[in-house]
This record gives sequence, C-alpha cells and structure tokens, in this order.
Amino acid sequence: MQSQNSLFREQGFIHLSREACKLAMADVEQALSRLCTLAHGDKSGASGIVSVFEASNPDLLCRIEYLAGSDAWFADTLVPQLQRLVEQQVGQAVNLFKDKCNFKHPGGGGFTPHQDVVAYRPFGSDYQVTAAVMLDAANAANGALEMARIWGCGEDEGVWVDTPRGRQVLLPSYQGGARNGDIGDRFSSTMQWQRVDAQPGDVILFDSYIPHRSSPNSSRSTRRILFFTFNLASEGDFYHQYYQRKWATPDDPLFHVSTPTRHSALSGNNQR
Ligand SMILES: O=C(O)CCC(=O)C(=O)O
Repeated sequence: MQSQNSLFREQGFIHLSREACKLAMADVEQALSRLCTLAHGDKSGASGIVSVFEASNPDLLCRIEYLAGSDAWFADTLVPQLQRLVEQQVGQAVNLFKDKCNFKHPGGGGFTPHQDVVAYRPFGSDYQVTAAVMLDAANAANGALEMARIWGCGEDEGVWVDTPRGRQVLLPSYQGGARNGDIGDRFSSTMQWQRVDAQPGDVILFDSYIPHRSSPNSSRSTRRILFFTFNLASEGDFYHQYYQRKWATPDDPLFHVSTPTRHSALSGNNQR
C-alpha cells in the first residue's frame, strides 16, 4: 500500500478518516456556534469576524472567516492539531495563513474550477496546504469537493514554481469579471474530476496547486466545511496581514476567487 506521504505528494491531496484524525468534533461544533452567535450580533464587524453572503441571495451566508483570531479554542487546540497533520505531509513547519467556515446552505452556490494559490501568491507566499474539516457529510447532492489532475501544460504556459511537492504550475486563469479566478477553459475543459465524498470528522488535506471545484447545494440540508490554510513557515507569518487587508478591502476580487460571492471587478472577464 502507498504511504500517505507519497499519496499526498503524487495527488496533491489526501483524504484522512475521522478515525485517523480523532478531532473532538463536539468541541469544534461548540466553538463554531460561539462564533456564529458573535458574528450574528455584530453588524459593525467590530469582532473581526468576516461574514460573506451569496451573490445570488444577500441573505444567504456563504462563509465566515477569522476563526482562530476570534476564538481561543480554535487557535490553541484545533489549529495545532491540523498544523501537525499538514507538517506530516509536507515535511516542513507551517503557519496558519487564513481560516473560514463555508456553510453552503440549501441553494448555496458552487465553486468553479480554480487553484487556491491564485488568491495567496500576492501576499508573498508560494505554497500552501489547506486542511478541510468536514462538519457534515459531503456528497454529490450537497456539493462535496472535487479534485482534478493537471495535464498537458507546457513549460511556456502558466507559471512553474518549485514546491515541497516538486515543480507545480499555476495555470492561466481569468482575472476580474464573473469568472474571476477560474482556470482557463483550455485546461479545465479536459480535466477529469474526482468527487471526494466524506463524513463528519474526516479531514481532506489539499495543496494550493490542485485544481478543485464543487457543485451548488441542491439538497435540503446545509453542508458545512471548515478550511484552515497553512503556508510554509520559511515564507513567513501572514495571518494578521491577510486579515488587515481583507478588513480594509473585503470586495477585492482577490478575496473572491471562483466563489459564489460578489466582488468589485464584476465587469470585464480577462484571462491572463
Ligand atoms: O466549499 C466548497 O465547496 C469549496 C471551497 C473552495 O473551493 C474554496 O474555498 O476554495
């Protein structure tokens, strides 16, 4: 059987079962519920929690962010556990870069094909790994994550970057417009997508070069996933800088890469 590290290295993602991760899910739920209560009563945004609503329905919450910055249990207990899981795969120390809970309520929108590195590279970090913690079962009906391999990209296309997982490519993508962040069609149209169905407590680790997407939630129940993104510690500590910028310019398209949310550059649709 292939070792977990070599699977992550080869695929760019790995699905860890709840039995393997042993996260205290009741505590996770309690911490999230504290944050939801705080976010709900804080229309001014003074708590620092970032609430982002769906473009198609301004009453439907898409996500909240700044979890570890807002709750000591996330910062002191969950983040170090996830950090260790990521470090085991990457073989290097990592720091928390950003965090969020995507709610994907019934009717919530999907995420079009993208690479997360598009949204993080402008901060000066070239490689990130996200730990996605399932709070609800994720499946075809409610919009589970889907991953794909990159193939057919020449040396002169995209931007090639040396990473702990070998050379990876940042594919050409759309900038601004309704397709902001989406991988160029020449690449995404021929990708074969693998849906990763998962159970509450499972963790999917994926790096920021792996193309991924998800469908809208067409079921009757909410599909929540927590996402904790880590960068290589050798590149620095970005968490506070990242949120300073997000608080100042929440509508910057950089914070809306292939998401079902609204940003400030909705006219134009330029592929770079
Ligand atoms: O929550 C989802 O379904 C997908 C999330 C995602 O792709 C992202 O936030 O980059």
